[in-house]
Amino acid sequence: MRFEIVTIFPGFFTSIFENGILRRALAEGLVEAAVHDLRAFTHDRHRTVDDRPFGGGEGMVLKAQPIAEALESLGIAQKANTVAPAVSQGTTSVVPKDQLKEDRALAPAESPAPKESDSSASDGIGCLRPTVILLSAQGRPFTQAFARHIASLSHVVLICGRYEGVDERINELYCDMELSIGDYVLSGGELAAAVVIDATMRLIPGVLGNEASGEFESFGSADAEIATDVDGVPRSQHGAGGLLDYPHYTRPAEFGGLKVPEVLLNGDHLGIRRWRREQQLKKTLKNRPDLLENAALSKEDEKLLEVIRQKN
Ligand code: 6GU
Repeated sequence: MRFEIVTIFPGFFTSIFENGILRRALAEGLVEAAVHDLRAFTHDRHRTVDDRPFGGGEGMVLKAQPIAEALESLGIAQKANTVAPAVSQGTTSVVPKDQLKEDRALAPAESPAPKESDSSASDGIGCLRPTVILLSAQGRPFTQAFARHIASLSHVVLICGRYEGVDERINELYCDMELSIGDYVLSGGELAAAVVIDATMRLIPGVLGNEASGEFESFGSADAEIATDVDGVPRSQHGAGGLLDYPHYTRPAEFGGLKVPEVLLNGDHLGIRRWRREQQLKKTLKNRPDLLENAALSKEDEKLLEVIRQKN
């Protein structure tokens, strides 16, 4: 899969591409990523990417034109179903129409080749259009399920918002969705893009090791359906989907006066399995009780939960 990142801080992504799992995934060609500096698509001496908001108010808004040009340079035309900007309702057109107008039939020669399995829309000339995502606090919530969806796409464009926002016409003309990584305000979409890339690319087969991404599909499944490793011990679930993950321990067996729970030391796989499930329920009840409403719980889980509740 390939990510295109449109940002005013291209340097931000250097560290995430040069470290850890993503570095290896890029080196092995499992993931491709390209960063596009928005300022390269400005034409004034000051390389202006932002301007004051119409209607007044705090802060600055990212201008439509540099983003539109950055996208067009990637061969991304306006969405096929985009309606012509409304200018006839007694309001004054605030942007010269030619600034945003696009000829959909003219994709540049260097436009990315269509990929076979992309679910994104066709651009109307037989090429598959990448999925264009605007990162903004106004977006729909990014979840593990959504990471799985993105991991199934072959070509994704992430537009990092900045300042107080992005001219809404970019959203209307080019974006397939707005995505937010949580209920808090960041000063820009770069951190959010890094989060989306990290969570997504680790689901791509081969990136973490040998496992197929399908194994991750068991998040939120009933206990019996949870993928197990060779010993029948449930795989770590990393807090995704149904329940939070269970606690982990490694050597030494005693640290800070605390011993590793006995059950983990004796090789009783059924015992370990039960203990981990109980811990998952415990931690979820404590830190994310909201998740229990939608988690797939077995009768045994319900019983365990009842016992945990009574103990507290
Ligand atoms: Cl994607 N952008 C910004 N600016 N703030 C956010 C966010 C994104 N997600 C949560 N907060």
